[in-house]
Amino acid sequence: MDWIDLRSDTVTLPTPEMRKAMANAELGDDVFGEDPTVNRLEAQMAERLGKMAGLFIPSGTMGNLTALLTHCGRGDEVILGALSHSFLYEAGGMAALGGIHPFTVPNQSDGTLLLDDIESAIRADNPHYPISRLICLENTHNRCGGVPITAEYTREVGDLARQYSLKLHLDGARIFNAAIALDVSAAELAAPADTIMVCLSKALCAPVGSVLCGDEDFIQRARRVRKQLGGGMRQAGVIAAAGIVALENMVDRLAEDHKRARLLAKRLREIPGLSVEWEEPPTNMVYLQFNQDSPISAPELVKKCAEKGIKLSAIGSRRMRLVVHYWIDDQAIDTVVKAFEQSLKSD
Ligand code: TLP
Repeated sequence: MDWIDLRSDTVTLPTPEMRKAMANAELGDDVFGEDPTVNRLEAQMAERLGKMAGLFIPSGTMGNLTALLTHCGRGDEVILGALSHSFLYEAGGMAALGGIHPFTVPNQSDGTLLLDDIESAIRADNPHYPISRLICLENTHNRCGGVPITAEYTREVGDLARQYSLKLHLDGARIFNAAIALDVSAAELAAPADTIMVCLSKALCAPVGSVLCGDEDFIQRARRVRKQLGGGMRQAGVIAAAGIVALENMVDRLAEDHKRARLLAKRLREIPGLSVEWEEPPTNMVYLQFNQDSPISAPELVKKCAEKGIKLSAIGSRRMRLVVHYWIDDQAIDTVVKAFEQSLKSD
């Protein structure tokens, strides 16, 4: 590769094997339910996540939105983390398109929500209040360092949800990263949730696509919502074929990304002016802080590295997220560390 891009694992290009599978995919009209490749991907993903059915959706954002619109009616409330992707980065779709009211509770540094906070957010039956309908968790938690959320914790939240007759949705955009990091199956992590959305287009390298999984009745209703959102695709097997390769061949290798993220963090920690946020990055994300004594700011480093062919993105002036993925090898890590060392020299 002649580029190094650590802005996200969404930048991953499809692998040669994916391109081949796409070219040879058996196709049909998926709005009629007749695309065999889409049907295969949906069934395989549902089975892998221990759910009854799956629905192929163009993006993670649309996957979460479809789930929320299927679970909640207008004026219903969803309880979710103040740092969750659905709250921060999905353009307020739940409110704009579904009239869904978000009740945010603080994320702890490990991505979890305190059970007490969730319980206090659940509304009593009183006409002054919206109706609490849904709890959302995110695994791995993007803004909290890419941390995996354990099955035990998810079970506790699931029990709480059931106690109050609420549903639990999991934004599992990177659920396979969590499963690999925790050495459990993705199905175990998903078991306490009624529904889960997982992305194929992030570290798994597929060009497009997410799958929403749940029980048959939910998926049937979600199919109508996806249509309302304009997400009913026709010969979508062209892209689902890459998703099947992603699911079958790209999951186990995520361990390599996690190992390289730890290596990157270890080497960056040695550079004066920088602090790495986690002792050991738990999955494929490295979050950095630029200390007060750092000779340059995060956006300045982005500019300097761009001149060397390295793409980075800053979060404000003193924070940065680096995401390791399939197209980042040991050589790339070395090049990035050297570029950082040069750019952060204080003379
Ligand atoms: N996250 C992207 C950006 O939107 C921030 C990234 O670079 O990490 N859930 C989670 C936890 C995500 O991290 C993302 C994408 C999504 C949902 C949305 O997926 P897409 O981009 O397919 O709509």
